[in-house]
Amino acid sequence: MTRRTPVAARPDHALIEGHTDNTVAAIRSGFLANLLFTQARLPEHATPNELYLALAATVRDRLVQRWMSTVHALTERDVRVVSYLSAEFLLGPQLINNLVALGIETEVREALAGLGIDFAELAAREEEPGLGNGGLGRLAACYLDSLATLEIPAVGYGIRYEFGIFDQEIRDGWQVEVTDKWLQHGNPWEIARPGIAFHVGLGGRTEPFEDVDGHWRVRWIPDRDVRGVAHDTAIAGYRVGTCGLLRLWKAEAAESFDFQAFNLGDYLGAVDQKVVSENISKVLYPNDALSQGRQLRLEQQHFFVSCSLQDMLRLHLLQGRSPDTFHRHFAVQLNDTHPAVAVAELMRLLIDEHALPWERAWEVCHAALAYTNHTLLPEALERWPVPLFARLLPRHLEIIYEINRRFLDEVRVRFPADEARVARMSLIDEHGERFVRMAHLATVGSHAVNGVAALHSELLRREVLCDFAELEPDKFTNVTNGVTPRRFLRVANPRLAGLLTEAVGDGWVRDLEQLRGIEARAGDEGFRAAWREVKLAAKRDLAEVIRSRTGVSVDPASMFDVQVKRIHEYKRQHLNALHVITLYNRIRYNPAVEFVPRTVIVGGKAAPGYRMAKLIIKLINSIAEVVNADPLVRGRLKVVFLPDFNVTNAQGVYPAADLSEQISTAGKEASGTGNMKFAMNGALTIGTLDGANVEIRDAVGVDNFFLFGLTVDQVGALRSGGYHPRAVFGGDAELHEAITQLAAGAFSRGDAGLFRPLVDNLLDHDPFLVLADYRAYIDAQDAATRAFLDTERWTRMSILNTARTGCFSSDRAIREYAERIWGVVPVPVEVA
Ligand code: 26Q
Repeated sequence: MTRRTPVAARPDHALIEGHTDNTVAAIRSGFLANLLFTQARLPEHATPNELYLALAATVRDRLVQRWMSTVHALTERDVRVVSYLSAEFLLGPQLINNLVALGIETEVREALAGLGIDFAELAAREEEPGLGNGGLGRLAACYLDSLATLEIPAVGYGIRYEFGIFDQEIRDGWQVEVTDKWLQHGNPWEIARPGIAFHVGLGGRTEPFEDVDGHWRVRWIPDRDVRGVAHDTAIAGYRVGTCGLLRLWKAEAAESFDFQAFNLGDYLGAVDQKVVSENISKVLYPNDALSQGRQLRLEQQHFFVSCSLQDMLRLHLLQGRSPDTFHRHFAVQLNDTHPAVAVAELMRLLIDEHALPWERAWEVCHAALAYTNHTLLPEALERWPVPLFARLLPRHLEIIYEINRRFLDEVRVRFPADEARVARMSLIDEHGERFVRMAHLATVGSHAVNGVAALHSELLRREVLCDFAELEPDKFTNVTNGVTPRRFLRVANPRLAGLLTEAVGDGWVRDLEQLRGIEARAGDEGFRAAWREVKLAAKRDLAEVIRSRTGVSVDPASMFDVQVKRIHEYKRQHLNALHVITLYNRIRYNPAVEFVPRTVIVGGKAAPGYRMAKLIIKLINSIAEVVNADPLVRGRLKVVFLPDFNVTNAQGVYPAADLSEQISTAGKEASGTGNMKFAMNGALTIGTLDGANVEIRDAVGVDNFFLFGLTVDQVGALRSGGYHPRAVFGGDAELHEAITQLAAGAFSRGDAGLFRPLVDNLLDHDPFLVLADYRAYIDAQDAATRAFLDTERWTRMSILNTARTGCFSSDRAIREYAERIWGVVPVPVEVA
């Protein structure tokens, strides 16, 4: 990527002489000043939360300075800015990450120690912003980190949910959801901007009219009006002057409506209206693989998309530019279809509000937008019932119809007399009840469409969007996901980071390919011993977390076999459970067997309405209860369900894993990103040829990966040939026994009914081919066990995993987006 020369920072950005210096003294006085002037506290009277808020404010001061310099650099030049539209940003804790980015961790610890304050205690006060479900939201956060670090001008746009993803508690083995009140003690990282707010219409009707120039135009007369207020969070790049921006919209009632009702004497009605408006940004929908046609969800999508596009247009016009050059200054990325209504909203803004002709508006829209698909699961593809759409967004529906009319005319020209194809490609699904197909809208409205791993992109082209790929093959591309090594190595695993830096210098933090340099050290006995020390220390830390959170004590010398991710049948946590039962049975039948000690750790949240996923959580906990208490096992096998898997907890898990479970049914996991985080931290993968596992295996070497299971093509063949899970069940003694035990209540205190739905589903349908892959999985697990016995060999494999996963840095992914999709270049920023 070409890099421009830095714009000199305006000296007046050092607003207060020395205020944001990074010396211990400046940090200490900034901290005391913030404590005094923002918390009105003297150190001796402050609560830990007040101390935390003052510390965060001190760090934020330094971010703001960089942010002002970044804004200055951008206004000085004519640059294209990335707008990353995402309904989710799963940031995780900010404090430590920002200290590492700024390079002031030591100074901050020292400044606090000088005041008798323990840094770790303050850091533990932080509530993580859980504004996402899982992979997709976390990916957005990793991309913001890389954009800032690569000095690419970017804004993340989303929703400031008052309640993020629920906290998970486990009671009697069942998941219980607890509201995530992440804002209750204040959010020191955000800056509310009441001055940056936009009106968003909902409902009502449209009306044609002739404008002053005699053109026929359309007017939308909404019957609801909500205001979106910007809340900004600075995203620090790692050791650079650039600071990115995350702008989240909070919904508020538009005043005019309050007053209208008030004037009519309906004071309570006015308050009602306020409550209804504020509901829009109230809560994150906790489903991650099921699209339900809920009105509020569509309102959320339209709300944040409209605010974001209006904000971009405002900035664009502020620079004295014309609306028809919008696309030259903004590259707008749609993170899945959740913001796909942007296609219609940008058209509406350009045509209705800025009077562009349709054709010009379409060119602008198409050149500005690009779409990333994250799923092939049919039940996760977003569709909105046409009547709902018509009621909520009547003008947008008209625009979608017009886009569709013009698009299908083109299809008919390219493929004459092929009405079946036209029906397949239509933006409107007309088989029975009518739906707007959001993936089709996003595809037609964008200049680029990408999948998130090589296999997934291929399947997109081959299956889900095959007609579109046939029409416009060049529109389709792949950008394999990546994860940020700052958070998932440097911050999460400081010991390993230290060892890596000792070995190859610290350049790897911004250039992960440099980890290749440790490949040569895999043959070095001393290095391997140091490597094992680091892993063991992380396992001790996690063992302590497990003990304090679940009461289970685990042996840090045992193999830590970990599966952490959202709970879903396609991810097959129940396959993992069947393996555990199998191991347990082997011990029971032969208690004297030489058994390689294992700790099986599972974590993840289930969507609150997803009964089978919740039953799988209960299953893991039930197996844990039996296995952990059985004296015959003698502690050689332990099972742990780690509650409340979130970013904070994840940072303790990846460094401690020996074995990474990536066992989805081939063709179902778009990419996976946890798989990358584990491998980077030196865990070996047991996995199927699904998502990015394929590329991880290629990168680390086939000998350093435990492969099993049917391929996508074999899955297809098995299904079309007629799959009979009961036959598999009958033909495998260990499988037969495990499932029979489950059905008989062996893990549910004799209650044969408890796991019945799961057992019946596996035996009668098994939609995710758990039984079909069982034997291959067990064999791969046995191979992993043998490999683990050979400590030196395992360590070598572990080192090679870390050494060879440089390409899974989100920096690589962002460079690909920048060059191939966005056409953006870095703009270096000098700090004032
Ligand atoms: C849609 C409509 C209504 C309500 C909720 C939703 C919804 C919300 C979140 C649908 C899907 C999601 C999240 C999907 C997700 O996280 N997908 C994952 O994306 C990762 C990043 O690309 C991939 O690595 C994973 O493979 C993919 O499952």
